[in-house]
Amino acid sequence: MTKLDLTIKISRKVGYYLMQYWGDTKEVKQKSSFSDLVTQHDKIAQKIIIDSIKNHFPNDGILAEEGVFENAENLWVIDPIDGTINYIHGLPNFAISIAYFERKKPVFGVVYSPVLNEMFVGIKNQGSYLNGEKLRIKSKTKLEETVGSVGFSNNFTGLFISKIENKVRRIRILGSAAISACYVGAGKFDFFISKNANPWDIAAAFLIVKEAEGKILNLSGNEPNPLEKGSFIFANPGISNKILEFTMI
Ligand code: 2AM
Ligand code: CA
Repeated sequence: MTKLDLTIKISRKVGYYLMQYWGDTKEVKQKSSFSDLVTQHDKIAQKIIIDSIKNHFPNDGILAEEGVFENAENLWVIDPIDGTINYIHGLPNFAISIAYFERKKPVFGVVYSPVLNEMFVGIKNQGSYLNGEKLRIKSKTKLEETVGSVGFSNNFTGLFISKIENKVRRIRILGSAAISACYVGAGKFDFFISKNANPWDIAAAFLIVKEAEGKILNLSGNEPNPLEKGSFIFANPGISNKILEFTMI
C-alpha cells in the first residue's frame, strides 16, 4: 500500500471512531487555557494514526499535536482532531489532518471531515481533490464578490473583521483551520487567515491549497514554511494582495 493510500484509509477509520463520541465526550482537559482543550478521543485518534504509520513505515518520523515531536527526513505531520472545540460541542466542522513531508518538502496532504464526508487530498505536482473531483481555483478580482474566513486570534480577529466587513460579501468562521483552508482550495472560501498556526493545523491543507493554484502568504507577503509556526493567508490569487493589506492592523 502506498503512503497516500494508507493515509486515506486511516483517515476514514479514525473518522468512524470519532463519530461515535461526537458531542458526547466524557473527559475534557485544558491545555494552555480554557479555550485550548483536549479529549481522550484526540489522544486515542492520534495513537491509531501513529501506530498504523509506524507499523508500515517504522523509520519515518512523526510531528503530532498531542505530544509527539520527532524530526526526520520522512516526516508525518498530524492533527488527530482539528477543531476540538467543535467536536466537543457537537458542531460539524472538525477534521483529521495528515501531511507527509520528505526533506522538509510537502509530498501529500489529506484532510478528512467525517461529519460532512469531505475528503481533501493534495499531491505534489498532481493536483488536489475533494472526494475525487479535481480542484482548481477560478481567479476572482472583485472583493465584493468574495466570502472569506479568519481564525480566532486575540487582538486581531475582531479588528480584521471590522476593517473588511463592508468590503466583502460575508465573513464566516468555522472553527477548524484545516477545513477553512481547504475551502479556499475548493473555491468555497476566497480567503482564510490563520494567525499563529501550528504546523499540524495547516500542513496538509497547505499542499491542498497550493495544488489547487491558491496563493499562500505570510503577513510579510512571502510564502510561509508549513513546518514552522506562523501566520498563513490562504487566498484566491486574484485578491491575495488585497487581503494582505487588510491584515496590516
Ligand atoms: P485544534 O482544534 O486542533 O486545537 C480554531 O480553534 C482553530 O485554531 C482550530 O484549527 C484549532 O486547532 C486552532 N487552534 C487552537 N488553539 C490554537 C493555538 N493556541 N494556536 C494555533 N492554533 C490553535
Ligand atoms: Ca487538534
